[in-house]
Amino acid sequence: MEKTLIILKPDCMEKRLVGAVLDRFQKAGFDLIAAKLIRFDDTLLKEHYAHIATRPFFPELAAFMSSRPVLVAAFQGENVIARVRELLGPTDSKKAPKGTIRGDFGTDVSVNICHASDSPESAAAEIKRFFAPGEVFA
Ligand code: IDP
Ligand code: MG
Repeated sequence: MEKTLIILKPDCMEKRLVGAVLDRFQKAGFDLIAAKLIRFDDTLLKEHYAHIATRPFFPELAAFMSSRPVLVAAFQGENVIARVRELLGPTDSKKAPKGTIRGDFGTDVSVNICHASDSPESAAAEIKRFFAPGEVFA
């Protein structure tokens, strides 16, 4: 069964929207198989955001993502990687339609409530990055 990794970002934590966002994934029929709070440090940031580490906005993103503890979780289900990204909406919250998580709760292109894996390869690498095998109840 397909798995994906999500991160409830600092804006989601600060706005106390953890339950609201997890509820959308659960109502879509996906099973929670791992969850914990972590705080990003420099090593984890550079690894998780390697694909954008040279972009000019990276320092701002790094400061935002490490500003408070975040909830990392894994969900499992049919087509969960694509479906969770559909539920999130596009990266830029201002362009995200109402009814999507980012459209309803996000602020802008950076402060956008939730991360989700974008492919089976990244999902596998991201779940391994944040969870020991014994912490994933698949
Ligand atoms: P995604 O989260 O929709 O997959 P990515 O391109 O993987 O988008 O970018 C990762 C994160 O980096 C975004 O969720 C957002 O927080 C931040 N980000 C992406 N593009 C920009 C930008 O142009 N300015 C500021 N932050 C950005
Ligand atoms: Mg991405």
